[in-house]
Amino acid sequence: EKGQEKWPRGDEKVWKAGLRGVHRDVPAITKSVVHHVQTSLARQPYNIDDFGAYQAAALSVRDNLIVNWNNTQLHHNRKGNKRAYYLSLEFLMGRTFDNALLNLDLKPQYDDGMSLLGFNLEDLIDQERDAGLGNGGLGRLAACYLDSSASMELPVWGYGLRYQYGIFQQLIGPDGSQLEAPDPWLQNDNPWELPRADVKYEVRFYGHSERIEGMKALWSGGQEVVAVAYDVMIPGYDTKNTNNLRLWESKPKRGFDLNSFNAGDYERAVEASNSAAAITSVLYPNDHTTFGKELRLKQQYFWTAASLADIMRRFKNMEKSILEFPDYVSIQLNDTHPTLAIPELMRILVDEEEVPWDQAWDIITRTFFFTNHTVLPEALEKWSVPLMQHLLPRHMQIIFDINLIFLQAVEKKFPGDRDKLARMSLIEEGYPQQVRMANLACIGSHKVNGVAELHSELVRATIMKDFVDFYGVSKFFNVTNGITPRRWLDQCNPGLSRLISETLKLPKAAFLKDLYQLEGLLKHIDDPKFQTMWAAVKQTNKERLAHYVEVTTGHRINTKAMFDIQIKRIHEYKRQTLNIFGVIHRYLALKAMTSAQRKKVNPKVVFFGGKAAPGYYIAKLTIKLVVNVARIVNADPETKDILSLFFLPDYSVSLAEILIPASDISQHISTAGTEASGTSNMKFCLNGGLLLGTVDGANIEIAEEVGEQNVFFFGHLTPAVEDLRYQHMYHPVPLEKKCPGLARVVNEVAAGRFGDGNAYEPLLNTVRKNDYYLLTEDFDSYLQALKLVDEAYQDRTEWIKKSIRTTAKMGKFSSDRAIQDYAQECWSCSLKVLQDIKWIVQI
Ligand code: B1H
Repeated sequence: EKGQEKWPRGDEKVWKAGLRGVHRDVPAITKSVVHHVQTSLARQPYNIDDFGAYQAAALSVRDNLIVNWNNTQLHHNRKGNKRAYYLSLEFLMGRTFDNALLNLDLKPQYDDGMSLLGFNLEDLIDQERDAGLGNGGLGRLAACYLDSSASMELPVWGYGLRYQYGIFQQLIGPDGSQLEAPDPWLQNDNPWELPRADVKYEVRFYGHSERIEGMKALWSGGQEVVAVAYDVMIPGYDTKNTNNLRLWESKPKRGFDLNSFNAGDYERAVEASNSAAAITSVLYPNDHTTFGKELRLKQQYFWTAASLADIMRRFKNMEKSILEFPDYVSIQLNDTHPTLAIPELMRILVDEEEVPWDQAWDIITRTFFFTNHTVLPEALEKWSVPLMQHLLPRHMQIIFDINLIFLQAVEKKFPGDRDKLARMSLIEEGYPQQVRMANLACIGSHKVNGVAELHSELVRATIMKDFVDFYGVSKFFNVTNGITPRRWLDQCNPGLSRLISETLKLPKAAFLKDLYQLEGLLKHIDDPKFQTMWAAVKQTNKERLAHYVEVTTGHRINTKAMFDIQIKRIHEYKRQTLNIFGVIHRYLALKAMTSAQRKKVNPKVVFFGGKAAPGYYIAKLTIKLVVNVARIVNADPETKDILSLFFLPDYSVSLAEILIPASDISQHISTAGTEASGTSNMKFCLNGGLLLGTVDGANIEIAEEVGEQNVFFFGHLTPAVEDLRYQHMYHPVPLEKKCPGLARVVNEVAAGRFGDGNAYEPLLNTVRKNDYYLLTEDFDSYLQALKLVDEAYQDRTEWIKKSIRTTAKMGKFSSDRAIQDYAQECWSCSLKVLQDIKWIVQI
């Protein structure tokens, strides 16, 4: 292309001879692994253990990723393509090695190569620590979206933080309670990241802001820290396209502006300077609640400021007018956590680029897109005005200015509606005043979306209602979440992937890139041979899980039993309590039977997994109850062959990859209207597990796809919830009267059947008192649904057919579809369409 850099210096032929491509053959692979053992690791071939071999193999795979990564970036730079950026405080990546091998289509070669060197590839894969840079669904969604963007060759980058410590490791103490240990995941070098010492930006905190002229201001003083980039390469599947996830690390910057300091600020700056590194030290482990901690707000600003500086630098390299910014840049805000990017871009445009305020605001509202992930009131982010004023004085000013202009427009449209004005204001009145981040994210964005049909509807009808009235409904849309079939089918369930490929007579890539192809399985649903093979794959996966449990807990599991799984963060709205109360109910019923009666009952194994936020008392009590019920139930000779129960500690992406393919049934039983989408529901169904759930989140769309007769639904619907809560508040009925079945269970727990009853009082009171999550309303229909599940499982052929149909109808839930929705609805709405990017690498 014209006008390109005159690289290389020196002799082009010599350069070219040194360039390497991707190593695809076994001899080249073993050579590169040995090379890394010798040089990168500085170790001898005879003293390499599994971990060393994993590191060397990972470095050799990384070399391949780097080649593709470089070519991809060069390509997009040369073409001047528009880019989209996914800003997320969480990327729950899990392991990388296996996924990279799969996406690069190098697994067989590495398998052969490593075995020539005396190692078993699967053992090496097990050496890797999860990258646990997220809490749950929101973080894992971001990871799935990166995989899909790369696989569809879209120039999408992720921006996040490189936490020194990811989500804590969960241990279970002697009394059954959760204990937390730090997760030093970077302890042994991380081969999957590239430190970019040359990519760094200074980020300011505190100081003061002085108006200069008009809307312009000068922000100076305070504390400056440095953000350094680490790049994580994100390979697409079946393409050389390799995208980037850029994670920022904070470093202290020596010295600060003494002139503009008073003595008090000086003290603070010294302290703050020492603590600069603390900014990216740890992921906040609270799912759905923010506690107004200053360090969290610092994380948010540090990350958005570094990311925007980086985006701006890349844009400026294109030498376009600043007014064209939205034609080359789209920014997706993953929840309200990155909302400060809006006032930060305003600050850059107005204070540094000298763009007039109105034009700057126009750029903003064509650049940003906002995804909401929850309507739970306690999760709506608010920051105290005094804190923000102190930490980010210029941004607070900008927010007040945005608010003033915005409220004038509201007043003009709805004259005299003071309540509306108060509700829509970016500032909530009170002591102290609070900044409402969702309102800011909404007015600063071109579009706002929810993550499943019902959720998006609730967003429009509740938290964003006034904004729908103001902007019109077309600003608000839905993108139902999705999951990547590479990790959540092929990688975690290779047996099923192989069977599907053989049955459809298609290469794996055909359905892994177009998940709707799974519908082809329906043609074979009545074929007894296929049914048998389908069931055999499930059985193998159940045995793999049983093996894991035996190795980690010493318990042997009956793999012929029905496997019933609930894995997710522990939260009252997700109602793990409903599940454990159901288990207790079953146990009591079994105890009341004669042994002849018990023999007729289908055996069942119930699995729980999930972490509780360390400060979430009720969630931690729930874990304690599950663990202690398990101890009693599993030790009871009368029942242990027909009912057993496991709480698997330290739930993670890797553990999910073992659990999900092994489920017969999984539970997604949130109070209607509370779970925005859920994504593990999709993962279970993709792997042929059936779904037991409430009419909530993406469960609804799953049922629409597979047919309601193939899911087990129960419980009240969303519109009833508000009324029921009102009744509970103002016309409470005692538990014994409201729901005798549940009362019996609660009384047994209180009486100490599963250890000290008093310890559980606060948990039991959540149902005895106002029962906000409506367990008493749904318990009977839940038991009814469990009964239907038992009955359905008796007819094994019918069950297998349901299972096949469920998998076959999961096409919609590929994250490729979801990313395509975002690309169409958001990122390509200006002229440079992201999608016509098909590219070929030179090497
Ligand atoms: C979801 C969160 C979340 N919604 C605040 N909201 C957080 C909010 O650290 N924080 O402050 C962390 C996480 N996470 C989940 O998002 C929803 O509950 C799921 O239903 C949904 O599937 C998932 C992805 O959209």
